[in-house]
Amino acid sequence: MTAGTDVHLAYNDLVTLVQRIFVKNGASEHNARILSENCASCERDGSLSHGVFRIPGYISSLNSGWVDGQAVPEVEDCGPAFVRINANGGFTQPAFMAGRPLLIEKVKASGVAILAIRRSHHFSALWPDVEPFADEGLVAFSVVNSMACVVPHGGNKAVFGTNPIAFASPREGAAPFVFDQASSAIAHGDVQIAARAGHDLKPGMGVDRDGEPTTDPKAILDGGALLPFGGHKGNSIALMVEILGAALTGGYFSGEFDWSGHKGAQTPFTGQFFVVIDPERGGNNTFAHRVAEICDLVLEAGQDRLPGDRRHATRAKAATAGIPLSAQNYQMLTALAKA
Ligand code: NDP
Ligand code: PYC
Repeated sequence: MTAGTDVHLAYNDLVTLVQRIFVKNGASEHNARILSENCASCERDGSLSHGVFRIPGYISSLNSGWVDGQAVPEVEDCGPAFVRINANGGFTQPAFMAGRPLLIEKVKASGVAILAIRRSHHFSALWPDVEPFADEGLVAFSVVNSMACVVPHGGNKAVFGTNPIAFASPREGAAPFVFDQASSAIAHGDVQIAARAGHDLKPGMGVDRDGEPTTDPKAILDGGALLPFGGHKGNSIALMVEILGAALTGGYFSGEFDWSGHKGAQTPFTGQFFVVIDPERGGNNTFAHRVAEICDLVLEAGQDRLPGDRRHATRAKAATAGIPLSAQNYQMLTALAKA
């Protein structure tokens, strides 16, 4: 390979490469497989702030002893429509996969069910968690809180995480309708990417260490903080995520866990909440059709695209051309897989 040349990998090859890295850094084969599928899916769909970019952070968290790559989650059946999971200090995705079959069983039986995961590390995008439910005809909503780096509206101390929310719904004749967005004005990962690339941010996204507005991503990362999106409205969503992701699940708030004894720790140790609904419980058999109708109305009214469209277009390209990786990222992965 010539230096600087992009590489294109098949999805399965990227999964295998990333799985090897997780295993080399202490994850069980099973957990590594789930995490590598998640990472490769993000890279394939162009969710670049949560794909291969995150591998050094995963590794440094594993090696610091902050997260347990071998963790075995405990799934508890808490009633006709409630599943709880203790991730036991491991990554969220293996815990989620352990509880998913029971959750689906309850949704089928009750029409709706909740999944509450605690003592878990989520370091990725949320759409991979919710989109597969919509592919199966279900509606899903999920939130996860992260690490305190967002100042409440009008406040002066970071309390919230970047706290994303994601929603997925079946849509007749098309890919599911899915949105997945941070409740901060920008995800922390995108601030890091902007800092590396030397790009300024748009105004209104963050403050520096003195609480003064700044567009410099380095000033935000160096003792500054982010702001919620949309002023007091995004603020309430960030607060809701703390309530559902932590208070309800039994996980830590974004500002509550102490990782200071684990040099290199990067993964937030919090909780994740899901509610999953069978939309056909009413027996109308028109739900997915109605979703397609409202999406079409929005597009006809002039919105240039729906959330998820960019990801699905990127995924389609990767299906024929492979997943593009910069030479630098490919070399990083191969070196880590050999190390
Ligand atoms: P973006 O602002 O890039 O996108 C948010 C949503 O809006 C996406 O569904 C996106 O769809 C859609 N969208 C973007 N532009 C348009 C447009 N012009 N028209 C219609 N829809 C649009 O995401 P964020 O920066 O807020 O978050 C990035 C990622 O970071 C998310 O995946 C999130 O889960 C993750 N994250 C994870 C955290 C964690 O603790 N694990 C914490 C915070 C964020 P599309 O994808 O198709 O562009
Ligand atoms: O991009 O804000 C973010 C983030 C936090 C934790 C994982 N991703």
